[in-house]
Amino acid sequence: MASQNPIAPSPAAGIYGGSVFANVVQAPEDPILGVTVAYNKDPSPVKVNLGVGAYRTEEGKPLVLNVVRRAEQLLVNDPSRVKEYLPITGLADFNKLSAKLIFGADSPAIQENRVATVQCLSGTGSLRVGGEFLARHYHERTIYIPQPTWGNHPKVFTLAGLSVKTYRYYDPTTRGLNFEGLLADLSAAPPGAIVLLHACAHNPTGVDPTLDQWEQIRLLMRSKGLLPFFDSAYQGFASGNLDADAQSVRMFVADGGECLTAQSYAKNMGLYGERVGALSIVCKSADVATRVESQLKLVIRPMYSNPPIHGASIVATILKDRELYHEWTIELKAMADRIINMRQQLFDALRARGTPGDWSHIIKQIGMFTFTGLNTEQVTFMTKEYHIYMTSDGRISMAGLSSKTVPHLVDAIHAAVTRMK
Ligand code: PGU
Repeated sequence: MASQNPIAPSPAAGIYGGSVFANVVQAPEDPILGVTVAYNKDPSPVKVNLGVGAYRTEEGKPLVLNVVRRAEQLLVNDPSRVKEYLPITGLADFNKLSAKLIFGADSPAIQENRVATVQCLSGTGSLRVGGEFLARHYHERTIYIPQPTWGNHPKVFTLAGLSVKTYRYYDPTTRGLNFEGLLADLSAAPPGAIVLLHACAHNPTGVDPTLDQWEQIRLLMRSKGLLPFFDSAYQGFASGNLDADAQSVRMFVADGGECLTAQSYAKNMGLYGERVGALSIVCKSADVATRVESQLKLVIRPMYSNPPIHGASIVATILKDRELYHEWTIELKAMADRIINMRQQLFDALRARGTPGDWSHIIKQIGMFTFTGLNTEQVTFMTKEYHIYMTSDGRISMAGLSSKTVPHLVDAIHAAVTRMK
């Protein structure tokens, strides 16, 4: 009877000192999300979190957009709403409206039914589903990602089954785009290779190609048959204008060629924890798009079956109502403007303080982040002595800064650059 005792130790337990998992090693914290873990543990009243790219108000508080609250109220008050499973591809309205948002209402690709859109788990989930689809169905398994890029990109695509290589993107000496290096590396890529492009507000550098440079990138990529995979995590957050921030993507769709786009509503609608995003694959014909969608379902079904309903319903409610949409664009512009204002305040304060260095990149860079040029040693010093939390590559989230915390950050930067070169 003893062998049937359900709580008897497993045969392997003794070997591993009591646990069958005793040989599992402690993993390091995530380079970005781990910054918040460290910040939360710090009891200092002056601590500032400039690590994660998450918008904060002037008071340093997370922001739920008013338009999101209104949409949620409408949803709660609608008794016809149920909690049934969504289809594998997600909420149909949400998918249509998301494609319109990124490609433009008058996009021929949409009108010709050449776009397969599936609701996914925010930007990350959209990238992962797109990566897995490509690994199964596309002939070239190499994806080129910019150097540097968002730290999760190489992990997402490697685990999806793609082979990851980099192309030159950022020039630390000019703190701008290494356009020659970018063109040279994409020219040398094998025909058909996949190329990950940040649609706008490049993370972590804040450096975007000009429209003229985008056009040259497009011509080169199309001439070599390179497949564009856009990561659009910041539409509306860069310039404050949703259409302006989608221009890079729209240039590639306007030429009739194929591409993938991963969209996130984490930043531009402040829906971080709702995990709402979309993957769109623009195809040559409606027939191909239908077959592509059928295969996307086979990727999604064994992964998480179907996506959550709440966040996508909020987005669809806002995008389909003229008045709510308008209110959203105003709130979005206010967030983008506050970030631009913080750039100016930080730049002015460093200049007024006489901090050595040319800090003009702070006002030239675009989007949520400033790539300060501070090195790992200086970052460690600022965290230890000033309780300023940021990623070790010197990236700061401008959205985490406020007029009240600028002087403290300037003290920290000044001390870091004058004491450690
Ligand atoms: N793509 C880029 C370029 C991003 O910066 C982020 C988020 C994502 C995709 C994924 O966003 P979702 O939340 O999945 O929609 N990057 C932020 C947020 C923290 C993180 O690393 O996930 C950042 O601080 O870089």
